[in-house]
Amino acid sequence: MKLDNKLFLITIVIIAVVMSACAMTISIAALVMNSRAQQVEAQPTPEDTAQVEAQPTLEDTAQVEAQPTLEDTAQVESQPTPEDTAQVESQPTPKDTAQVEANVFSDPLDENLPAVIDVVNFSYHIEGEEIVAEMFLRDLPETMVFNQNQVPKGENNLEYKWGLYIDIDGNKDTGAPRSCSYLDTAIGTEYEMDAAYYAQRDEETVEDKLSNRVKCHVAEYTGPSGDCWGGLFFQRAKIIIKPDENKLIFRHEFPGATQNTKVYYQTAGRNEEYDLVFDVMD
Ligand SMILES: [Ca+2]
Ligand SMILES: [Ca+2]
Repeated sequence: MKLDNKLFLITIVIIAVVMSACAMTISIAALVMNSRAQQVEAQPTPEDTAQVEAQPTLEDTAQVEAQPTLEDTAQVESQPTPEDTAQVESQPTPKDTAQVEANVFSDPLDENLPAVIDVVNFSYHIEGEEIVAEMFLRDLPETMVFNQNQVPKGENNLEYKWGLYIDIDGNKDTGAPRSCSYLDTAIGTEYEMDAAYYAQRDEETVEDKLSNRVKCHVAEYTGPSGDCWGGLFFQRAKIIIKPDENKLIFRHEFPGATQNTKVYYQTAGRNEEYDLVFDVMD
């Protein structure tokens, strides 16, 4: 019995040791697996998530914000430019097509005229009751000669004139009934607008800017009384002088102006024989 009891005890101890060893192994394995699982779950989470979510986001954001911006900027700068140019060139064209095409006139060069009064192109359009007219001349230098010695002093001392005659109702039977200017340009017109200079009796010949010398006015034909233009009243007016473009711009509101209004031009100056010479719309 003692031997059996000892064997039995030894066997139980061995079994207990083995079982505890197994339990430890299992728990160690469980710990290892658990730690691995934590590693598997933890490591990818911060790193991969950050990479997947953050880096592409930054990259995409940069791409979305930067590249398209550049492209859009390029588009904004390039595409609208031709579009705007087309608009700038086309919009006024359709807008003014009926007016501008009907109201643009080219005038032949005339070497017998002083270049400053030789009209080469004329156009006008009407905005509300405002008439805007552009007169292009063969040459319009920064300075011109005034009080030319040969210009006769006296009543008829007109030296330069750039004028418009306005048939406000488009009816030649109303307005000035006869030539109220040097030529027939004024017949049927209700207004004139001009910039003119009359040679001064007491002044020497002088070279000066046109803007310093010219006087602008608008006159209305008010009736047949007096000597043709005797029934006029005058208003101050402004004419824009652009020597760099050889251009004069007339801009003024005329009561009653409509799309039926007709505008005619007439310029005057002195030729080499010092005779008064004109350029008029045909
Ligand atoms: Ca001409
Ligand atoms: Ca008229």
